[in-house]
Amino acid sequence: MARTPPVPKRPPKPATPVELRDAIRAEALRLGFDAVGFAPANLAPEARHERLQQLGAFVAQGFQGDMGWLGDRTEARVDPATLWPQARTVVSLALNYGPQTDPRAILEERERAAISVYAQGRDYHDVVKSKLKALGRFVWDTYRHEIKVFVDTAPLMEKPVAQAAGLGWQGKHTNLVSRQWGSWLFLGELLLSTELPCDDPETDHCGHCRACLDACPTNAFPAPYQLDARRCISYLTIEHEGPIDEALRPLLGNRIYGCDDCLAACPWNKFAQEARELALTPRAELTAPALAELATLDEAAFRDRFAGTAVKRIGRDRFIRNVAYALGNSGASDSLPAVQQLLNDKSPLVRDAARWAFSRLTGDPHETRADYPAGAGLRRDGLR
Ligand code: B12
Ligand code: SF4
Ligand code: SF4
Repeated sequence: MARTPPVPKRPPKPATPVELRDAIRAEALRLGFDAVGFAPANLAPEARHERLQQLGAFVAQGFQGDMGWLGDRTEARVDPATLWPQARTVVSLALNYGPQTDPRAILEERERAAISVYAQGRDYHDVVKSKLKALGRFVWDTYRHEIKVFVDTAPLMEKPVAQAAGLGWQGKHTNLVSRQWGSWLFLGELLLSTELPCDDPETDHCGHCRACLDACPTNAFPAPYQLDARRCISYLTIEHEGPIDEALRPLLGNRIYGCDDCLAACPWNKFAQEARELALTPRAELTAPALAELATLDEAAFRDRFAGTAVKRIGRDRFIRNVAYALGNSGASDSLPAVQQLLNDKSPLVRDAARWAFSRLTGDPHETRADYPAGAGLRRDGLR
C-alpha cells in the first residue's frame, strides 16, 4: 500500500466526477495500462456475502495449501471498502503481457526449462506498481483526491474487482479473461475516496467451453471456476517450500517456474495481442535455458541471473529443486551428470529432488542418507 503523496504547491484542478473519471482513464492508458475500469468500492450485501462464502469454501477445503494467508483478513480480501473505509471507487487496471509465440512449444524440449511467460521479463510487481504510483501521483497532484494503490501482494481479491469494473470475467480456469486481451493480463488497483460513475460489470462468456479444465496436466480443477492450488504447478513450483509430492513430480515435465497451460488453452486468446510494455519483453536467457546449465547455479549466480525478475523471489534452493525434478523428467541420459552433481548439494531439499531424478533416469533406487524419508512431510493423499 502506498502512502498518500505530499501536498503539491498548486491548487487542485476542479473537475466533475465524469471529468475526473475520464482524466484517470486517459492518464492510465497514457502510462501504458491496456485496460481501465471503474467499480463501486462498497459491495452490495448479497455480493459481499457470496464472495465471503466462496472464499470460505475454498479455505475450508484446504485448497490454499501452504498459503495460509489467503484465509486471513477475509472481510478486507473480498471488500475494498473494508480494506480502506474511505474508499468509494475502485479503479481496476490491467497490463497486457501477451506472449509472442505459443508458450506450450517449449514443453516438447525436455532438456530445456519452461519458465512461465509472466516471469520471463522484468518482475511484473515492479512494472505495475510503478505505473500505479505514477497514476496515483497524477490524481493527487492534479485533483488532490485521496488514493491508495495495490498490486498482487495486498489482501484484496483482484479478479472479482476487475470483473465488477468490466475488464473481463473470471473464467473456468479462475483467472480473468478478456474479450479483447484473452487470458494474458496483470491486474492492479487504485482506490479513491471519491465517488465516480462506474462501468458495467462483465458477464461470463465461457459457455460450454472447458478447454482450460481439460488442458491442466495435474487435474487441479475439482470443478469449473475452482482451483485446488495444492495440485497447481504454479503453486507447487513457486509457493510450495518443501519437497513436492512424488506422485505429482512426473507431471511437472520441464515446468520449473509457473505454468501457462490453462491460460494458453483459452479460445479467447485469438484476440490476444503481444505485450507492448518493453519491460515485459522476455529476456533471451529465460525463454529456453538448458536445464543442465541451470543446475550449476550457486546462490550468487542465481541472484545474478534472475535479478529484477519474479523468479528471484523463490530463492536458489527451491529453484534448483524444480530444475532437478525437470532433469529427472527429461528422459535424457545426458542429464545424468547434472543430477549426480546435485546429489551432494548443500540443500537437503535439492538432494532429495536429485535422488528422485537419479532414480527416474536410471531406474535404480536412490542411495545415500534420506533427508526426507519416504512419506515425510507428505500426507497419504499426496499433499503436504
Ligand atoms: C494466491 C494466488 C495464486 C495461487 C492461487 C490461484 C487462484 N486461482 O487463486 C497460485 C499460486 C496457484 C496462483 C497461480 C497463478 N497466478 Co496467481 N495470484 C494469487 C493472488 C495473490 C490471490 C488470488 C486469490 O485470492 N485466490 C483465492 C481464491 C479463493 O480465489 P479464486 O481461485 O479466484 O477462487 C474463487 C473462485 O473459485 C470463486 N468461485 C467459486 N465458485 C464459483 C463459481 C463461479 C461461476 C464463479 C464465477 C466463481 C466461483 O470463488 C473463489 C473465491 O472467490 C492473486 C493476486 C490478488 N491479490 O488477487 C494472483 C493472481 C490471481 N495470479 C495471477 C497469475 C498471472 C497467476 C498465474 C497465471 C501465474 C502462472 N503463469 O503460473 C497462475 C494461474 C493459475 C490459475 N489457474 O489460477 C494474476 C491473474 C491475472 C488474471 N488475468 O486473472 C493475479 C491477479 C496477480 C496479478 N496482480 O495480476 N496464483
Ligand atoms: S497453471 Fe497449470 S497446473 Fe495450474 S491450474 Fe493451470 S494448467 Fe493446471
Ligand atoms: S478456456 Fe474456455 S472455459 Fe476456460 S476460461 Fe477460456 S473460455 Fe472459459
